Amino acid sequence: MSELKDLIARSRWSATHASANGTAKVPPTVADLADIASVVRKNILVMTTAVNSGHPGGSLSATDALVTLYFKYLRYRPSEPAWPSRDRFVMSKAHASPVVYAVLAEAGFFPREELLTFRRIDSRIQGHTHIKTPGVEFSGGSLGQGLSFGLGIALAARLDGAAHRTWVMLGDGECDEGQVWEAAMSAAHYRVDNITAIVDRNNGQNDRHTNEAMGLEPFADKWRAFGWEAIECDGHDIASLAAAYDTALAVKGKPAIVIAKTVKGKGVSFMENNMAFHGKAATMDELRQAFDEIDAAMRRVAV
Ligand SMILES: Cc1ncc(C[n+]2csc(CCOP(=O)(O)OP(=O)(O)O)c2C)c(N)n1
Repeated sequence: MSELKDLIARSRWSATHASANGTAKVPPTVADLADIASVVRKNILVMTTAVNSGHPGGSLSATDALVTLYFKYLRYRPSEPAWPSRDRFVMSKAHASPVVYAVLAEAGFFPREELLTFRRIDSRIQGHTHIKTPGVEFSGGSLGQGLSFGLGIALAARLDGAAHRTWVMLGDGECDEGQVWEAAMSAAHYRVDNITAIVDRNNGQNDRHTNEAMGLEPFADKWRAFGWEAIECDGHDIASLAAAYDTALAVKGKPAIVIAKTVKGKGVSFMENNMAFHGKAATMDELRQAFDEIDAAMRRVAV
């Protein structure tokens, strides 16, 4: 455990922007966000290895989309998690909790060291996201519910005349759930444009590829047929993600969805597209190798 504590303590980003809540006077650059994403990836690995469980694969695939969202778009106050005007983020694929906790820790909601309590009895950061964790809006685990939940928040905001926006992240495998499409229909019917969905299109679900379990294509066209604006992007290219979010934010009179094309296990060679790491942690040796790879990738970005 002492090596893991040391790894958590040493993983620091050096982003030049002063504030982590999207209100910074100097907006974060792509390099800043890549830097933060590399720390988040490392901490996903450390926290899952520390407890030898959890879901690294679908956390690593969602990292760039979430870091871009939290450090460039969302408005929040880490010292006041229930600030009424905060934007809401709902992690519908709540098993990918490691990425949520790693991002919330970097955003300042709780100390990074707390990541080492992941999945322990009485910890505030359990295997599936829960509202007792500062910054978490939605208790999940049963797939398919988050878009409906987010739609409720968005409709309530409209009734209240409140300006906050709701973002919901879904898994692509999760979109096999009928409730997702009930929410999709309702959001379009009520012309809800203060919600943005993001699908982590990593082509994996549990132990297999999505096209083996349930064909989803033509996926974007299905959302369009349900009345949504669907925008596809490279979910590991921060500029592509930001452009997609900007396009989604400009859509009026209907809901928008960003389909982020990603790789399960992104950033770690032996985890990439390897369904074995859907719900399995790296060993200590694998963790050391993964750190080397993430550091090497960052050095390449910096050159
Ligand atoms: C209703 C429900 N059915 C089954 C599961 C078990 N389960 C956990 S993760 C998972 C795969 C989800 O795939 P996806 O949404 O694509 O997530 P990702 O691959 O990004 O981790 C399944 C079937 C669940 N959590 N909830």
